[in-house]
Amino acid sequence: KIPVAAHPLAEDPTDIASNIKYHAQYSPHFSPVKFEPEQAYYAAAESVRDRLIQQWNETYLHYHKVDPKQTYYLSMEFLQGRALTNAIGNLDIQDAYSIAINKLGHELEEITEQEKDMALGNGGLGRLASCFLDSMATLNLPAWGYGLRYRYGLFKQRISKAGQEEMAEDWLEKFSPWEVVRHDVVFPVRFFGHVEVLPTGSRKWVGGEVLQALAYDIPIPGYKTKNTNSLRLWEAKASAQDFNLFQFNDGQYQSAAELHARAEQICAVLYPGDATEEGKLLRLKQQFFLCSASLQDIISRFKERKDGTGVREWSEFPTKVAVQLNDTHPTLAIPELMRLLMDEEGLGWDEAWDVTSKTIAYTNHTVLPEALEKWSQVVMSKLLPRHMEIIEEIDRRFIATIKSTRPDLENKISDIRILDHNPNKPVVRMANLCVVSGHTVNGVAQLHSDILKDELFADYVSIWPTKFQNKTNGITPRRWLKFCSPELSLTITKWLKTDKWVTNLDLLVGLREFADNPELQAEWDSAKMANKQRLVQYIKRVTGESIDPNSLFDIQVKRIHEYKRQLLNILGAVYRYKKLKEMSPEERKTTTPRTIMIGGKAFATYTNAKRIVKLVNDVGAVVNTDPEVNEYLKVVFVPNYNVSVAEVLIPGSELSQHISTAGMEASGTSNMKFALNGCLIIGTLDGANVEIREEVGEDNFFLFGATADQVPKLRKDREDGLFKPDPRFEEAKQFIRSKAFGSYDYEPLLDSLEGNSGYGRGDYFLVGHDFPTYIDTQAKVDEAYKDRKRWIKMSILSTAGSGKFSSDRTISQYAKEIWNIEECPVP
Ligand code: 26R
Repeated sequence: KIPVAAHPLAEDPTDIASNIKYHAQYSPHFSPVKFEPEQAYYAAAESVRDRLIQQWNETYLHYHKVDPKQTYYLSMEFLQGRALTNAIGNLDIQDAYSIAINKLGHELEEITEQEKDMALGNGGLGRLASCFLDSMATLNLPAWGYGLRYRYGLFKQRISKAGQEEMAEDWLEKFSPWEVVRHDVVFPVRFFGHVEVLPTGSRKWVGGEVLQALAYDIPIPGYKTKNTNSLRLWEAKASAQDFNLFQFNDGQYQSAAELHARAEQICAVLYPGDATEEGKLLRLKQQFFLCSASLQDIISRFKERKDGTGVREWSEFPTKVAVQLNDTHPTLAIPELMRLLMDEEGLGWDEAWDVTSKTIAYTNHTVLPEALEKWSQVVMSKLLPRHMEIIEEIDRRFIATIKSTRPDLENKISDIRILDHNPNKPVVRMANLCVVSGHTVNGVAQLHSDILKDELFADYVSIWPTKFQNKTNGITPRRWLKFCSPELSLTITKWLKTDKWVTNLDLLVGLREFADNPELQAEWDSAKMANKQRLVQYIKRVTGESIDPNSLFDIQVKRIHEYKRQLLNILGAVYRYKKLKEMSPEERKTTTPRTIMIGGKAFATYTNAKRIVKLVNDVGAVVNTDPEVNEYLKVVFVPNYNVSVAEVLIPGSELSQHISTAGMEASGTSNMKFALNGCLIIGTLDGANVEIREEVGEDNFFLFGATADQVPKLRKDREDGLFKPDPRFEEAKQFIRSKAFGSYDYEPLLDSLEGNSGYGRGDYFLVGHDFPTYIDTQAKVDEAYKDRKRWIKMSILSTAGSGKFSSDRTISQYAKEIWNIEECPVP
């Protein structure tokens, strides 16, 4: 007899347990004999999904009826992490679920650990997109994400004797309970082919190969609201008619399914290596696939939501649709929207251009020249012939306008135009296309936006002075405080006498008046200690290393990149180790014990980044087994840093390092997560550090290093041979050269810090220049930590000053100042 499941919206733990049990038995993913944590996870996730689907459908119907202006966030990356804790927390059913799971013989915390991270992103940009989705739903904004459903997300990092090894991360190995395939949402996407001129004179893209984009939807719940938005991810398919049954029956299996194989490649991996021409082409295909499928979907929704009264005016489109480009990766949305409007819908150029430029806005996330996308015109003409024509026409018209209206810019045209006709390699400059075509361009922290206006896009500012904005990044306080640090959250709620800070993070300033209160300090201390203990257990489990919970927990976690200067951190650690070795045992006892944790992934082909990973591991291997210094210093490389690892590391941190060469980190977002969790920052005046320091107060921020405006001169001085290295810097490098940390060849790494100029030489990132002030500032950290009361006060003030960095604030600003959308709460 089939048991009747309790209603999915049950509030009572007994009913919830029965609903979970129902899924364990009737969702046929596992044989029914076992109910171990893994099965319990899937069953619990499915029961939570039932609830989400109810509100999700209501949300969709509500938006459909009200027909508000809606935002579409186009991004090649979404770093969602785990969904279960977040969904239960946002639905505010934590207690009932915890009891229900206990009734079934499990612990909620244990079963949530079973979930694999959804890691469809590289780092900051992808995680930002996911924080934004959380805030959009929480603020009841009609706003969806569009992305790609990669089969393998960001690689899994293993550390071996050789250093970093990469392995495919199979997040879909056992299916994801959070995605719903929409078999009725399918759009054709063409590649290659040619442009045909019709008798009417209009142009049409035909031929080539056509793949199908199939929609998978992921529900995005808001915090304590019914609104549940969508993240729509596209998967590439070939259709049955492209399967050559004749060839297959003839034994030609490969060629029979050729298009199927090519379809599978498109969504196979996040960020396919682009060292080869093949790799570049695949990446461009991915980008176009996202843009084309998303825009066809957006247009069909625009047409559907027409109040049942007939055809809409196309001029209405920008009043119903806002498209945000997450960096230049989805730039092809611009020519694709133009093409769809002109070639499919019959609009003229001017009309289509008006609609397109009023719809699209662009966010820049980096000023690093090597990360500014440029696509070969040759490749583009082959893969997307009609789009290349459209881009040429946008370029031609832009130049014509400049020539007629701004003769003073005549000599700048080759810099600011879209096409770069470099005879060796003619390219399309995607950022230029975005700036020329979009109605708004924004940077992601004040300093970064200033650099965009003053340097990268300075010439455009004189053409369109109001096009450029700043939107300082933010993070969701739900995942990054309430859910990952429950003890600290309870303390905050108790002292603020409200939990409204979860959706109004500015209320945290209310903690300032209690920063000296010994009772709050004691509670703060014990909440932080609980988080440190959890971190101790985690480190033990993944590295085998025992770390002392009473030592200062000093963390740097982010992608490994020379500009982020993990090398500065590790050289500092090497210097600290050397000094400890030189001390007497008595003297050592007066030092502040530290555990330095470093984590992050190096791009698979980025050799110097991989050498840095190796060096950190080698230094750890020596330091951590040296009985003389062991009590005072440990250096731990945390493997496979990702969102769920961050949720353990950040709450347990006391000091975190954000030490990029000034002017190079657009914003940073982990700096915000650390500060919010009462972790003090040692950092340069770069990215959002500048604003964090303003908010938490300069006494609560360990500042060092050159400023962005000094950097060019310092590099020049160096080239002129004017740089005099500090002896301590020389000492640290020499210690590594002495083979104190093994015989691996670190010469290329150390070499990059030396000489005056040259490729990979000349210390482009100014590690040597900033080293002495870095060491001095670390000494101040050691002193501050010795004064427990002072440190805790600083920690409280850090949290108290973090209100600005809620992604709710960021998204409200995008909604008002860029998208012009309003909330649309589901009744
Ligand atoms: C095209 C390719 C070379 C490529 C370049 C750069 C692919 C991906 C990236 C990622 C970049 C754009 C990125 O993640 N930038 C980060 O964005 C964060 C969110 O705005 C910032 O906080 C962070 O400073 C910035 O590095």
